[in-house]
Amino acid sequence: MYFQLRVAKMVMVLLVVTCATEMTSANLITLNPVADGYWKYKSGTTILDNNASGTLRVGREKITTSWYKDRGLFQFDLSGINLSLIESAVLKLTFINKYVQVGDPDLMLYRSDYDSWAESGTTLTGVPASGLATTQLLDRKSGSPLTTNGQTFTWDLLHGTSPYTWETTSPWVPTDDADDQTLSLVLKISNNVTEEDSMTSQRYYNFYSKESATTTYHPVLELTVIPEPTTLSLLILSGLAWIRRR
Ligand SMILES: [Ca+2]
Ligand SMILES: [Ca+2]
Repeated sequence: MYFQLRVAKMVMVLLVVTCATEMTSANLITLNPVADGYWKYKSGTTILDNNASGTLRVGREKITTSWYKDRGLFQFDLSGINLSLIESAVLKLTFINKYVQVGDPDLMLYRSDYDSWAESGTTLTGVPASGLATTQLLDRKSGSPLTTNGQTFTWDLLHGTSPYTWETTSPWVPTDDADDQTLSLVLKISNNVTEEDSMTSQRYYNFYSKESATTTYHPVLELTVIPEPTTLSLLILSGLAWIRRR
């Protein structure tokens, strides 16, 4: 009897180790945005919606005599994904080209509480003009490595250079992404609206949007998620507890 129990315990340990490996082996989930675009914001009063053909522009630009702030927007549908099990989250964009008169500004990725904007034909509607809280900054990267059309550029939502992450920008409360199952991201070149407004040299980057004819260039959110324990794993774990009691 003692020998049988020892063998049973060894088998259980082996199965538990196997299942633990299964449970910690993360699954890769690749999401394309359900909406994307960029908007131009001028002088605090005028917004020109823009969802131009296959292009997202981020930066500061001058059109005739007016200066605009260009901000990229992305929305991802998270339905069916258990956000508490996410191990990594990375936004990937494909670079087209840039126009930079002075330096290569940083490209800052923010999470937006506001999800009610929509892409409709060639316009974006409902996009708020206000700034974003510093605590919503997820990652900040220099744009200087961007030189070649087709180059991939990434931002890390969980382990970026910002002291804040997607996990800590807000606890998982009913109004956040775990509840609304929607993630809105904003890409811009400054975390200070006054600074943006004061820029009098052009500096902007162009990335491919989901309207690009080349699907491999579309924006992507890559998530790795730890699989939830299987029924078999739970049964084995409860079986091990039963043996331990004996
Ligand atoms: Ca679009
Ligand atoms: Ca949301």
